Formats: sequence, C-alpha cells, structure tokens
Amino acid sequence: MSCRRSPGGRPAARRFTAVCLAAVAASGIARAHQAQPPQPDPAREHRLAWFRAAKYGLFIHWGLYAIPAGEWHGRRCPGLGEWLMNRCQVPVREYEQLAARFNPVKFDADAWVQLAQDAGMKYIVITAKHHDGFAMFKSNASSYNVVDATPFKRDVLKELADACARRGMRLGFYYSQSQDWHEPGGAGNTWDFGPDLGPDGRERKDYDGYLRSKAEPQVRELLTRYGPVALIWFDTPRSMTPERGQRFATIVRTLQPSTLIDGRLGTEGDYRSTGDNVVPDAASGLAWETPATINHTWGYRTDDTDWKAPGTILFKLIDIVSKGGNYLLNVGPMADGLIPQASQANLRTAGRWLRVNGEAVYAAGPSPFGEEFGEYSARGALDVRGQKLFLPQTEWRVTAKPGRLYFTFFNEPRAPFAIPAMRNRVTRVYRLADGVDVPFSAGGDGRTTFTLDRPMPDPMATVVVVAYEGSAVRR
Ligand code: JFZ
Repeated sequence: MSCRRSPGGRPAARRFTAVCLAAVAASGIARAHQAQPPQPDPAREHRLAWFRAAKYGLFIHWGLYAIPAGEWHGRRCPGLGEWLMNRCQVPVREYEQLAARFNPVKFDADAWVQLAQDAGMKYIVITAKHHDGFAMFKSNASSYNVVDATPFKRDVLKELADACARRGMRLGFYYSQSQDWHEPGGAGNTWDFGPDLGPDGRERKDYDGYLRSKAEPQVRELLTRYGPVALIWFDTPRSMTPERGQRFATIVRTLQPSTLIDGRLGTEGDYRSTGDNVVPDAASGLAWETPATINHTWGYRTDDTDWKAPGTILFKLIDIVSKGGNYLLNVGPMADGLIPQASQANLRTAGRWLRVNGEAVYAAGPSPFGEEFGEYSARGALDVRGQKLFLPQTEWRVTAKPGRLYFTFFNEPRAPFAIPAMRNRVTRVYRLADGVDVPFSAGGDGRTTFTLDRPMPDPMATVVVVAYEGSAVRR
C-alpha cells in the first residue's frame, strides 16, 4: 500500500492518516475537505436534522475494481483498490473488458441492508459511479453501466434502493462528478488522454462536454429513478469551478430539495467532509462526517485483511460523536457480491454493543468539556504536516443529551474518577447497560467523583450516565 501505517495503538491512526494525506496531496485531491464552511441557513438545518441524529452510516465502494482486487496481470498494484486503473495505468480499452466478467451472482441487496441494520447504522452510501467511470445503475447517458455492459444485467442501485425502502434505511449515492477515467473529457485519465491541464495551466480536455453529456444527466437519473435520495456524495472536485459546482447543486436542489450535498462538490455543501480517516482534534457545531475505511482500502483488495476491531470501531464512532460528527464506515464487497466475512463480523459485534448502549450515540450531542480529547505536545513536537503535534487521550469520551452526560470508558478509569468541573448539581449516576446505580460523591471543587467496578462490566466499552439538574452543562 502507498500509505504506511505507523506501529502502535489507536493514536497511530492519526499518523497513518497524515501520511496518507501527504500521499494523496500529490494527486491534487487533498484539498477537497477545505471547501467553504456552509452559511447558516434554516432550510439547510431542516435538511440536516436526520443526518445529525443518525451519527453512523455504511459506505460501500463496489465496482469493476472488485474483480482485479489489487492485482493486474499477476502484478500487485499498490494503493487503493478502486484506484487500480490509475495506479497501474490500465488503458480504457483493456479496463472496460472487466465489465464482461462482472457477474456477482451472490449479490443480495436485502442482506447488505440487514448488515447495516445489524451494525446499528442509519444510512448507506454506495458508489453509483467511481473515478473509473463505470455506472452501477442503468443509465441512458452511457452504456458503460452494470445493466447494459455486463452479463449480470441487474440494476444494483435499484435493488438496493428497493431493499432500503422495504427496511426503512436511508440511501445516498457516491458520484465522482469530476474524475472519469473512461471519458476523454473527464478529469484524471492522463495515460490514455494526456494531462487535464496544459503547460499554461489551461484546461485541454472537453471537460464541460463530459459534464453536460454524462455527469449531469447521470446525477439527474440518480435523483429521479431511485426514490428519495438521502444524499449525494460528490468527490475530488478537480476543475470544479463555482459555476460548474453550482450546476450540480441546482440539479440536486431542483429534483430533490431534501437531498444533502456532502463537502466535496467544490461548492455549496450541506456539511463538511473531513479528509479520509481524519478525526478532528476538537468539537464543532457544524455538521460534519468522517469517511473511513475498515481496513486500508475502500474498494476490495485481496491483500488487505487488517480489519479494525469492534472496540476500535466503537472508539472512533464515539470519539466522532463526542466532537459533533458522523462516522461513515466503508466496506468493500467482493466480485461475487459478498461483503468480506471478517468485516461483517466486526461490524455486527459493534452493532450488538450499540443495541444496548445506543442511547449514548444516536441523536447525542458533543462533549461540553473537551479536555478529554488530549493535548498538544508540551515539548513543541510537530506532526508530519508540520503542525503542532496533538497527543490524543483515548481512555474516555462524553456525549450529551439535555440533562444527561454519557461517559463511555474504553479503559478502566482511575478510581475514583472525577468528572470535569461543572456547576449543575448531579442527581444520579448509573450504568447505561443495566441501569445499576453507581455511588457518587460531590467534591468540594465542583467535581463529582464515582468509582466504576473493576474489571469494567463491559471490557470493550462501559457507559456511565450522569444525570444533572438543568438541561445544559454550566461550567
Ligand atoms: C477519494 C477517492 O479518490 C477514493 O477513491 C475514495 O472514494 C475516497 C472516499 O475519496 O479520496 C480522497 C478524497 C479526498 C481526500 C482524501 C482522499 N481528502 O480530502 O483528504
């Protein structure tokens, strides 16, 4: 893989991300998450209500790249599974022949939605078209799609949309609006069609021709043929001028005013998307989402079996929720239509925990404290991006609802554990899983203390609820 992983525990995830970001920066896609912060807007807040409560979604990267699964002509092709065509510079005429081999007979849309539900996820986002340009839905704008170009001939998105409708699951579509390596006018395919930009920095492809003949019509198809679309997940906005971005935004707003736009259109997003696998160091009131891998690739690769453990998944989810964000966690189904068993098992284990402790997660707000996230290196050390090194604390996190704080412990806390100082009177402390009271005492310094049983009742993560007078914490 191109992105090296640092040894060590949870904090290593941040370093890994930073190294990966440095790697993608070279390809010009690392700036996407810095799109303009959304302006306050009541219609937007209304659209966002379900998203803010949902907290946890399933990302699915599935396409022709699941067939080579990281290998081309017996040669390992490093990097992300879905970037194989680019990384191994596979010519269009060769890559598109994969379509004739795409026949995922074990694909079962209901089973995928069931997995998301078992995992405790509240929405699904699937790749309708990734950078390789292949549509996983029937399209009149291009015959390079799953119905017209494969022996499978089934509309994957339609089946998934129907299963989601039956089971009450929200569904959104990832759509690569800018990069399309199949089209001469699309961005990104330099090996067949030459560079996107000339030496003078001017565009040298018929990019608007591609946008108008394929990308815009396909986004219209997605918004008119599959029922309510929860969100469109645009990505890598190369050459997306405000004017071009606005054309997509207008299509979305006109056809489905409730559909959310992610943070990578290049303009007009409803929420912010962080860099891949990046969790910010502090809380934010703006809606945001971390797209994340469950191993180290999005699209399936046979050689990546380094699955995140259930406890790691839960830590990341609750870390994100305690900072006000959403966790969009990816699986990469195989070419036969099955999602790798190990990733399913880990998601389901985390999901069983959420069935007991979900009150601490769904519709929960961020921590009113913040000191638990960690601190900057007192010695002035710098991270790989040259910024002040943040040393995360991973022992516990807090999420909040009116009158209640949820302390989730990932390791046994010190005894007694002192909650951060607050002026409200604490009325009750109890374990969320079984409702058993936890004795507490009010310290003179405004810090309530309690002692959690050892070993922790749930060694993976134990939630202690602190109920207090009033609806918001006063510090
Ligand atoms: C993009 C895609 O290129 C990738 O294949 C995958 O679909 C992922 C979810 O999104 O990769 C990115 C895009 C943006 C950043 C990093 C990787 N970013 O802003 O840091």
